[in-house]
Amino acid sequence: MKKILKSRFITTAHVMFGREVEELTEVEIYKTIAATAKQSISDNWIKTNKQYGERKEKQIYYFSIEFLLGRLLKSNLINLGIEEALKDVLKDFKLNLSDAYEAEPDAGLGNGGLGRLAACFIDSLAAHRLPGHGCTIRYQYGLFEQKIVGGNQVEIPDNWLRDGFAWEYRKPDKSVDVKFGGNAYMRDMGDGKLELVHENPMIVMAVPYDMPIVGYHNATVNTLRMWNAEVNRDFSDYGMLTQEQIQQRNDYRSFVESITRYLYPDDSTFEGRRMRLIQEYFFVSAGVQSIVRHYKKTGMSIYDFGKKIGIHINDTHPALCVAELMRVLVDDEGLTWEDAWAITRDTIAYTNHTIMPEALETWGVDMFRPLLPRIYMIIDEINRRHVEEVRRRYPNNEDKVRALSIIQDGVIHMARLSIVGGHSVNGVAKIHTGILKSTTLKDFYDYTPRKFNNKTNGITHRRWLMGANPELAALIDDTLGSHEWHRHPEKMDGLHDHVADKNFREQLMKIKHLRREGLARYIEQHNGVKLNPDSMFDIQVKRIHSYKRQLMNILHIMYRYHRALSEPGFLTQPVTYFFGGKAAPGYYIAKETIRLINVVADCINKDKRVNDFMKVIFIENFGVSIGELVYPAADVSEQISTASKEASGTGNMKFMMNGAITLGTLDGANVEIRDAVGNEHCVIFGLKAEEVMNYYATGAYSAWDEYHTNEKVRTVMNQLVDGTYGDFRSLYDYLLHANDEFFILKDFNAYDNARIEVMRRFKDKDGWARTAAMNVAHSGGFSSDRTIDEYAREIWDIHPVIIS
Ligand code: HBZ
Repeated sequence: MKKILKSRFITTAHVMFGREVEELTEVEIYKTIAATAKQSISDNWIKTNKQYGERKEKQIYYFSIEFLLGRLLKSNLINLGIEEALKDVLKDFKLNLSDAYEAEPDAGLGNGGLGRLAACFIDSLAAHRLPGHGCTIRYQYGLFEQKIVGGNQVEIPDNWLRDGFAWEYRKPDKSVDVKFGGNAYMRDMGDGKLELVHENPMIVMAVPYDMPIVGYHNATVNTLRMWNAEVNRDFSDYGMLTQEQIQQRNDYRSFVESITRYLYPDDSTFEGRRMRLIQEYFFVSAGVQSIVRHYKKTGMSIYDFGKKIGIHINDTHPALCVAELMRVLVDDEGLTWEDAWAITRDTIAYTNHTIMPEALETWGVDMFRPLLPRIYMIIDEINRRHVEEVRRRYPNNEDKVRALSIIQDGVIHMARLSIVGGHSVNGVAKIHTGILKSTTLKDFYDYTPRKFNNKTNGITHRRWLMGANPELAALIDDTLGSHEWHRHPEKMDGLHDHVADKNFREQLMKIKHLRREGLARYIEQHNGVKLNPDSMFDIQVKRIHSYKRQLMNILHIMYRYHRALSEPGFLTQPVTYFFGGKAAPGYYIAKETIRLINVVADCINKDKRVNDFMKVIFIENFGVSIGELVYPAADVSEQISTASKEASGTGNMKFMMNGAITLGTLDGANVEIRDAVGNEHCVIFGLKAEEVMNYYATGAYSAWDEYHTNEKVRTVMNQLVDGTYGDFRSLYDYLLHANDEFFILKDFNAYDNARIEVMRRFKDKDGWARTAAMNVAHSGGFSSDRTIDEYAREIWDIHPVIIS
């Protein structure tokens, strides 16, 4: 193996860069390794595509407007099983594989949980030899890079393609046309038949870039297809044009080139931006057309399409798949509406990721219709027939009609379109699915209860444990005496019997220490703050959002600091508090929260009186790669969202898998983490989802009263405006005058108690080691391998295909 890789490596350097290995720059070394790895991928990729076609197995396509992949070299080498051999090759040249890893830019084509989930899913699909692919947009700029300047977030464009992207293959021959605008109507052909006419549309060429998705130690290589918007084929001919025509062409070019330029950096509020709708239709139309085209090449009947193809829509951003598939089947393939509708519903399934009303997608007909005239006609017809059926089911009940209509008061509801146009709707954690059924989507649940199901999220343990924490993975290998858990993470349950083993616990604690030292080194380099690796690492990393309550966390740190200054001996347990995460650029409260964290951190970190016991760190530019450093180093995982608001969370799983204890509310997957580890091995606090929803329903909560009756709360609230940390009236007003919509003040004392409890437990070194061990041992169920198996069985009906 080593010999082959070494000779490939040398030749690749010659071919790609015309250089000896010794002369390569860092980026060139990375690219040479990637190209060497690709030689181990391509055969299997070709085979996989060929055999999927030949065997006519059902395949699924996971449509997601985001895939937050992070770096790929390491995970590809792990999956190929050549990491060790390549390390050896590089050693011969006095090169270091981990330096090469660092030279790779993150593929940051996503905001947070939703995009990362898609990335974990395609890893698990390939690992389990399942025929499943991804479909997305090839953004020229990913999520912005975050810099902290004077305590404030500054956004730097993420030009991730600058040096080229090693893993993509441009496939111009597979391009498809996507139509926008123009005039669409049905023309009577004279024989009573109607035909669609779509006049003067603007045509955008969608060019696919394919990426191989490598299965873990198997021959499966699936595909992630990323669509790029380009000007139409016969466009560049400028001869014989008038000034006006040239101007038109220039306008057209700049329009087209802007379609796939930026990822929208907002993950929590819906803004009806026209360009976003264009992006959505662009990748949906390109994806659906190319799937149908490919399907027809296999020679199977179009009437079997729904039996052989599944399209999964990750949240509602790709919901236009419903209408686009109808369009292709009816207009292009000539099927009847009824046949097309049956196929479409068989094909499509939808995952909901939020109950937050401000995040639900709706498009005004006024904007939608001129942009996508034919698609509008189709949605209108889907709705007309749907409403007819609703009226039959609920005669004389116009309230029901309103609640269930896809188009209502000039607005198109994308979640409703997704539910009506598919055969499955799932939430992403038990509690979340329960809330969908009982409140958010109750009318739809009552209408079609059998469509609803739960699929609790998961994360790929190959990246988040084996890749990020190789020492822990090695300990698990040794302890279980087997590698089986790499592909069957449920086997990690076997660790349960070793929690009682002192040696196992000691090893685990050594690894935790090692990882804390690693993170401390990184922070010293980046923040210039020296940390104590024996202190308790208490970490909250995720997008900054009011409902995630980073503000409650920092207010509580302010409270402890305040107490420490007035009560000598108050602090007894050294703790390092970490925050990390990006705020949407226009999200004022989130940005003020970042500023507060940084101001408080500065103040505390400089204060010799408390420094042996507390430090506060804001980790700049948190993302997939920094996460790989952070999760393994954590002792305490902060999962403190207002109950009912976090659909699932997936960071909670990454922490758990690496032996951190969950300090959290009964929200999202925290509930299932608690069920898995038991109450003794997590710390739960705060309002329950039902209580929160009751407060909303009755309006019985008053932040003002809480402020006046709760001294702890009053103390820190006043510090926001009395100059202790400068002026944070923004946050003060937000909490007090906007009535603290996420119950930060209400949960404050419970949070205080929970944090005291977690420190108490940390002091009991052996008890803590047991807790850490229990968390690792019971994390197998939170692997996306388990999640994907459930999707495969219960939604998609797809089966492993052994590539030979
Ligand atoms: O999806 C997250 C949920 O908040 C989280 O609880 C869950 O674990 C995760 C995976 O299911 N949702 C998102 O990350 N949402 C987005 O990133 C988003 C992006 C663009 C939007 C809306 C939401 O327009």
